[in-house]
Amino acid sequence: AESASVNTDIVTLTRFLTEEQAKHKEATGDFTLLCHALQFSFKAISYYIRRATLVNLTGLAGQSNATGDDQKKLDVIGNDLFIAAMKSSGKCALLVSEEEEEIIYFKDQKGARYAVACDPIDGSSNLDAGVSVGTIFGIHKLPEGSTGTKADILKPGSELLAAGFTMYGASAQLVITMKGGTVDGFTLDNSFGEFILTHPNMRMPKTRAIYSVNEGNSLFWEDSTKKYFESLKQAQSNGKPYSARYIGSMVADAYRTLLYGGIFAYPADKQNPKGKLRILYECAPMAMVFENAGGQAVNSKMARMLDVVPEDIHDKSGIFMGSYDEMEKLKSFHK
Ligand code: AHM
Ligand code: MG
Repeated sequence: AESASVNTDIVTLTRFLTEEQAKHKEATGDFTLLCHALQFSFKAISYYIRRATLVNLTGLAGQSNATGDDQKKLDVIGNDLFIAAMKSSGKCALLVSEEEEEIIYFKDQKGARYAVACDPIDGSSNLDAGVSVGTIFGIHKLPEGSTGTKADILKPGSELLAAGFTMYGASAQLVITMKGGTVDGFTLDNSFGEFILTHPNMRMPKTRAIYSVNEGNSLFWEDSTKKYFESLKQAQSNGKPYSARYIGSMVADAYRTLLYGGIFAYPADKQNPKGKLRILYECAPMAMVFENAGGQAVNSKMARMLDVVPEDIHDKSGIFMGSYDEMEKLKSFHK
C-alpha cells in the first residue's frame, strides 16, 4: 500500500529531546526548553539567509564586530535573533557571541542554569555568494549556587554539557551532541517547520583521503605542518594523492568531514601564532562533535582540543580535526 512507504513515526528534534530527557531522572526540562529556543533561532536565521538577496540583506552593516571583522547585515540579524532567543528562553544566564565584545548577562532570568557560547553566522564572508554558512554553539551548565559569572564559561570543552552546529546549505542541517553521548543529525523540513532526525548516531569514517585547509597560508606554516600536508600530495598506498576540499566555512567543511571523513585544519602559523578560529564557539564545540562521532581534534601543539582552557572569551587556537586514523597520521609528523 502507498501508506507503507510514508514514515508516520517521525522523530522531530522536540521528540528526540523529550525522549532523551526521560532517560535522566534528575532532568528538569530546562535543557529541553533552552534547546527549543535554540532551534527557533536556527529556523529564523535559516529563513533570513534564504531571503537575503531578495530583501536587500546582502553586504556590510557598516561596522566591525568584537573581533575586528567587518560585520555583514546578516551577522547583525543572526546575532540579534540568537540573543533574543536565549533571553526569552528564561534558561540562559549568560551568553558569549562572536559578535559581542563582552559577555551578555541575563540577570533578570531567575533560575537560569546555562551558559551559552555561539557564533551566530560562521563563515559570513561566504554569504553574498550563496555558499553554506552555519551557527555553532556550546552549552555549559552553571555550577551549583552560581548565578552566572565569567568563570562559568571560561571552561575547557571537556566540560561542555552539549554542543553542535547548524549548517545552512541546500537544506538546514542541525548536528547536536551531549556529554558522553551520540552525535545526531537533523534536517529542517521547511513544510513542517521541524528539524527531523535524519542522521541518528553519526560515526565518522576512520580514514578518508581528503584534506581541508587554506593552503594559501602555507607560506607562514611551521615546518611540521608543511611536511604533513606535502606528504598528502604524494602517491599513497593506492598510488593516488589526497583530494583537497576547502569551502572556507568551518561548519560546511566540518559537516563534510564528519560525513565523508578526512581532516580539516586551521593551523596556527608564524603570522597568526594563535591561529584564527575561536576556542569557545568554534574549536571546542566542533571538537566535542568530532570526538563523540569517533574522530579526534587537537590544537597546533597536538594537545587535545577539549582540554584547552581559554583565558579570555574570544581566545583563538590552531585546530586540526578529523577521522581517527587521519589524526594519528598527523600526530606522527609531530613526534
Ligand atoms: P568568521 O567567524 O569571521 O566567519 O570566520 C571564521 C571562518 C571559518 O568559518 C572558516 O573556517 C575560516 O574563517 C576561513 O578562513 P580563511 O578565509 O582565512 O580561510
Ligand atoms: Mg566564526
